[in-house]
Amino acid sequence: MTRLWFESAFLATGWAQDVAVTVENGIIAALDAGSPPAPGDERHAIALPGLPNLHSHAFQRAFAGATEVRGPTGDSFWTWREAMYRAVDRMDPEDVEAIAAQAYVEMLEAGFTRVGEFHYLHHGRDGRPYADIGELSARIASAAEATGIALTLLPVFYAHGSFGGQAPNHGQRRFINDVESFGRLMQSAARALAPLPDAMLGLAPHSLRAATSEEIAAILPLTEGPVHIHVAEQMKEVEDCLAWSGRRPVEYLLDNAPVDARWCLIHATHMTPDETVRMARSGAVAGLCPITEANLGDGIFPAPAFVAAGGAYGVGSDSNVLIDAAGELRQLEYSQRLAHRARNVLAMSEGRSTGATLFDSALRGGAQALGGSPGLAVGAPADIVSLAMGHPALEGRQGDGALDGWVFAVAQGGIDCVWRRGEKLVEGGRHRHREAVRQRFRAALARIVS
Ligand code: NGQ
Ligand code: ZN
Repeated sequence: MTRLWFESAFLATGWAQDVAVTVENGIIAALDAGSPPAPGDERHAIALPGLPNLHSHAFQRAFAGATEVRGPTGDSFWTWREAMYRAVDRMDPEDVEAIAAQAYVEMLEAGFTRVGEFHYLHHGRDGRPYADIGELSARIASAAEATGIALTLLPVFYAHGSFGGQAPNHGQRRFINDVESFGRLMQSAARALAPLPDAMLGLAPHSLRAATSEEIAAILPLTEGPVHIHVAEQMKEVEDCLAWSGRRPVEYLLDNAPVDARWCLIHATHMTPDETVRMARSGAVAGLCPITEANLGDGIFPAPAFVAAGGAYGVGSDSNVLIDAAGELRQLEYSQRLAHRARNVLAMSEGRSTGATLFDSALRGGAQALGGSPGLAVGAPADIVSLAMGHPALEGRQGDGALDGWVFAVAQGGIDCVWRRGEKLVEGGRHRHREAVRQRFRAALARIVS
């Protein structure tokens, strides 16, 4: 049993003062508000629940910041994707594990305690499955286990190069399965997750480009876990979908798949007002990845209309070009401010704090999308983040004001400690395995580049 004590804590029921947290076997066994610290309690100032990172492609951390040089033709999402495929070509299982561990350390240090790994890199460099078809899923699981982050693994079904079941291209050969081989992959992934506490298994048709609606229907029964899909991220995708089907991607998906609260639609950037309301009413979570969406030039999600229609959202670090939980929330709000030339857009109503609204929404939407627990409550894993109150932008801040300070006014060093299942993984902003993980990451990069 461990006891932690906080001057204040953002509990599932709201802010509470003088909170003692009793942890037994990783689970919050008791939450006592208004109780003075007992001798031996470890004391901290402000406790937040860890945020879920609902969308990651961990391997992409390897080339973060390395695709920012202008090429010969107009640079775009699609030229970035070519560069990404070239990087993928060079990775072996050991590299994938080392890169994922690096990304997960950075996520924990940023305040993310669960990751939804949208995992589509399955096969060897020649495109042939490994002896265990789930080899790379197991590597992701190992990286999560070594770093301590909670994992929702979303093995990705990817069969085609574009709409209408087109053949995949050479750069996609490591991603490809049919329904039968994907079934074996899911079984292997389930075995890999078995030793991980709090792990969840879902699945993810990559996009309407990569999976037909018949294939989506065929794979859905393979799990009861969450279902994620990329949709309507780029205008070219919208145009291609219209040319092929006469419908826009979100419209097509809502018409052809049983989209409900089990689903998470990643990006959903380009929607008409009608699609926006329909998606909100479906109960699916919008998986927004504001930093990556800005980096890739995707566009701006129609957040005010979606939220006004009752839509739920969470955030993900996606390409992992920058791993920053507060930064995702800030970018989400700032994109809206720039688009609407307004302030405090996602606070939605008078008197509400923008930082607290973003945080609470991402917490609940992320938990729904990843099958985790929404916040600090008895019976939930003790996944806790403490703010570094020595930071000048947090000076004297309390409650929602501390969240506004953390989201908008802290560039670095806003997080002090992070506990997963009551175990302190991050202290003074540093993960306890930071150096060892970095060494392995460095060696992997050297192999990939050479
Ligand atoms: C991915 N990533 O699967 O990694 C995608 C790009 C695609 C982002 N959209 C590839 N950020 O959508 O075809
Ligand atoms: Zn993605």
